[in-house]
Amino acid sequence: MNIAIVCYPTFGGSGVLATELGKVLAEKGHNIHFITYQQPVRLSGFHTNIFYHEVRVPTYPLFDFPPYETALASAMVDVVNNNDIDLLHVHYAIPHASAAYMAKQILLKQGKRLPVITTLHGTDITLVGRDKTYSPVVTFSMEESDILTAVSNNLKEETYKYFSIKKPIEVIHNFVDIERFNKKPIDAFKKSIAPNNEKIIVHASNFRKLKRVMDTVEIFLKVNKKIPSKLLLIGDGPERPEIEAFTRTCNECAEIKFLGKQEQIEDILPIADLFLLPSEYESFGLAALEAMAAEVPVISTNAGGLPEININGFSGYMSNVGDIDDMSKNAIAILSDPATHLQFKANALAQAKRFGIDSIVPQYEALYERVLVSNI
Ligand code: GMT
Repeated sequence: MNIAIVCYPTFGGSGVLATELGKVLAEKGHNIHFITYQQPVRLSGFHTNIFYHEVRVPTYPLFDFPPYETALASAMVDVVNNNDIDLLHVHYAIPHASAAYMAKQILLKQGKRLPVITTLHGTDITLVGRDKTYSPVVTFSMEESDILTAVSNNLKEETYKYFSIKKPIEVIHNFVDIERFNKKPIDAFKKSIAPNNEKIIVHASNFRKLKRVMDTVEIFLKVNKKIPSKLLLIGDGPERPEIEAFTRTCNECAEIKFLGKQEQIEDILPIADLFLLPSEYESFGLAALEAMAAEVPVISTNAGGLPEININGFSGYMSNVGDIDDMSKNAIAILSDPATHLQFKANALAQAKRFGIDSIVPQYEALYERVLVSNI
């Protein structure tokens, strides 16, 4: 099949998932055309069957706000017409689903039917999309997509809660490439981070308020009092300056390192002993799944779709949002006993395997087959 994929090219989970999906589909022989405003971060290197089309938004003195959505819809039409595209799969509703609707109408006028699949990822529904600034357009474009999917049961429920749509939503959980993440830790790297065999605790996010990164720091400080540890904070975002400023004022924070945005997170995760994700909401929590694939147990909240991936008392533990004491207690319980830690590591990997490529990607392929048949 010739498939066009539209996503955010950034470090966010929706862009990561869309890029990984495109890469797997290309390996399976499909031709994948990414339409984005920048090369997706997970798309480095050369891949056969993968093509990248950059959306350019020319500036013009009249435009206080350059019309990205119009440029995107035009790029979609161009890519579809010139590459014999069979279907368009957009990730994250805003503004991708409405741009897809526009492209679909233009192509229809030209005599071509273009099936559109929209995958909802989380904030496009739970935060941004339900804002009345966007809600009518998001509602309409979800309804107009040929197929609508969500990355967790929780996100499906949230969508029905916040939008009056009748369209069936199919749940296809996110996936992880186990082989890529389940690597042997690089000993020299581990030694340079934890020279005295301290435990290595990792958090990765876009440092938005909703990620409660300060909770991560507080949990770490409690754990570190009992078990000598190091905290690696991966990613960047609006809350980082404040958290970084705090860590400069506290003596116990010397063991905390900010690594910034990292493209090769699969090289870092294998040296970790524990992953912390104390988010206020996650539709899924792809970062936690990638950690599990690297055999790292997860201490998370029980918010949103997290209970669909982290199994309490098996792959890690879950607590209520903000319950720093409980999360610290659980972290210490896992890290203080080597046999318990080993068991949780093995369980984390076993749990991640339920979300392996082979279980999830065929579900998307089946959707594609179905939408093509019903569009003939
Ligand atoms: O978590 C973010 O802020 C980024 C956001 C995105 O759209 O890229 O992530 C969402 O999609 C990911 C992939 O499906 C999910 O793993 C994240 O849980 C989800 N984030 C939220 O729901 C807050």
